[in-house]
Amino acid sequence: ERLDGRTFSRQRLLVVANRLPVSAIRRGEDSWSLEISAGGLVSALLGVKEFEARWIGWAGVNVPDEIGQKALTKALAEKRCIPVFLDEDIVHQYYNGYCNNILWPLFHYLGLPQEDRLATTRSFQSQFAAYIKANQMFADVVNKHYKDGDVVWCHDYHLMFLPKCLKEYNSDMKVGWFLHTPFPSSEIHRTLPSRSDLLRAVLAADLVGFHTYDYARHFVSACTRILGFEGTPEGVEDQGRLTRVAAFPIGIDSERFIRALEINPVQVHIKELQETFAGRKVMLGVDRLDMIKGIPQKLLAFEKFLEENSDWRGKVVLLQIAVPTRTDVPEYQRLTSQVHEIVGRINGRFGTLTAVPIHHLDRSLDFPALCALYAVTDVALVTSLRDGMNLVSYEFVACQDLKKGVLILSEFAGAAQSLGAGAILVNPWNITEVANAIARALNMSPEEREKRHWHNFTHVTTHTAQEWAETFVSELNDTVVEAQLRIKQ
Ligand code: ADQ
Repeated sequence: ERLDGRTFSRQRLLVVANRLPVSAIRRGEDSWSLEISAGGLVSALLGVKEFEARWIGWAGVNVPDEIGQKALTKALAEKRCIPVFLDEDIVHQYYNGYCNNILWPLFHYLGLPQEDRLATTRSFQSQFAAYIKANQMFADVVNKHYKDGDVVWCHDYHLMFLPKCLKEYNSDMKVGWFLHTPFPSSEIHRTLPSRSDLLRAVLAADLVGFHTYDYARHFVSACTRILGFEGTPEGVEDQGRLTRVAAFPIGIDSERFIRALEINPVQVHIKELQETFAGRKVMLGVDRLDMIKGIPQKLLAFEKFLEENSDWRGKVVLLQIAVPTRTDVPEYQRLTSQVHEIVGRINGRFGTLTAVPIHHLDRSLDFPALCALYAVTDVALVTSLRDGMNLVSYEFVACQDLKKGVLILSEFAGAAQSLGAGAILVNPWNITEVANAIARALNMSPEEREKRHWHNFTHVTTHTAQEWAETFVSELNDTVVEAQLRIKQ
């Protein structure tokens, strides 16, 4: 309520993403327990007070029966979440197939899967059909809950068709689309059989956002070269209609990490870790176990560092935390074995009966444990082969105000654009370069560490997730107003 007594209603924001920010576990025929997963997007939007956010997405579980669906819908409503129900076949073809097997590797420069290209064009086509169908199912749910004046914010490569589907329902809907991965060079995007359809569908949005200026530029080039549309400083234009394209680098809720360091469970963890690794420098990697994160390359660089710096053996430990994802996909299973094999070899070569140089964990950590790890680390190693942004690098910096550790960061992570001045930037494919960077980081003077840390800490604490969300949504509102003015003229 405002001071003058009139009610002030906040603008409603419908956030549409493939996954809802909750894990749902079925307890009985009509009962569910829900747990909110505090990812970056959730904390970003919790901090935005001007909007009343609602989430639309898949709950990550197959619920074939109506009783279960009704009960889950009701339970989710309390968390301001609205489910899209996808059956097993759609999930297999749309999510595992088109999203994770085709778009994800392609957008990270890993190319299209060979077997799809050669033998199973049919499977490619049916996966694409399922992708469009799934996007239409999301659109149906959005349309059902949409009210005049709402803003619809679509997220990521799973939902590239959504802007088009939504505008077909209602051309007045304010629609924004944001990509969390890189958008690759137009030469890579060109190899995709459905390249034009995807671009056109995204261009139906009013505002299209990327983490970096480079990704935005690649997208505009793809639209000019593949579709023959015009690229302008504002975005992409076709027959007088402009789709605004811009960079909106994401951030984290830095306060949440800084505050966490003060709480008791984190302090206890910190003490334990300091005791365990007393006398040794701690290096840290935290990644989802995914090809794009460059984990084998990182391990090989660490091995080379140990080979060449015998005086450091026994005095440094690498803690690599890798959360398994997409465990049913053979390529990911191969990656897991490869990582285990390399870790085993290095520990065999450089370990002693009482200590090993690498501690590798195949699982997720809870928030207090993660914060404590960030806080005790001397050198963080982020060696993604490609990464939209990489929030681990931001989280590490936020937790380092006491220690002022060094960040070694891949130049192929979006974060290199924002944390490049404070980090040591490396080409993760160049094992020798990364090994040398490790030596440089471990030997760095406290003055240089302090200077570099200050640079990054200032960035991380001033470019937050809240600011990112506010900027995107207000830009979307402005873009629509400007477009209406242009039409009136
Ligand atoms: P991700 O590829 O998941 O995100 P990232 O940005 O690093 O990569 O975020 C990972 C998140 O998961 C971090 O918040 C991290 O704390 C958490 N995490 C990772 N390993 C963990 C572990 N073992 N235990 C607990 N938590 C763990 C995608 C894109 C990125 C982009 C983000 C946001 O691939 O490039 O930065 O979206 O847009």
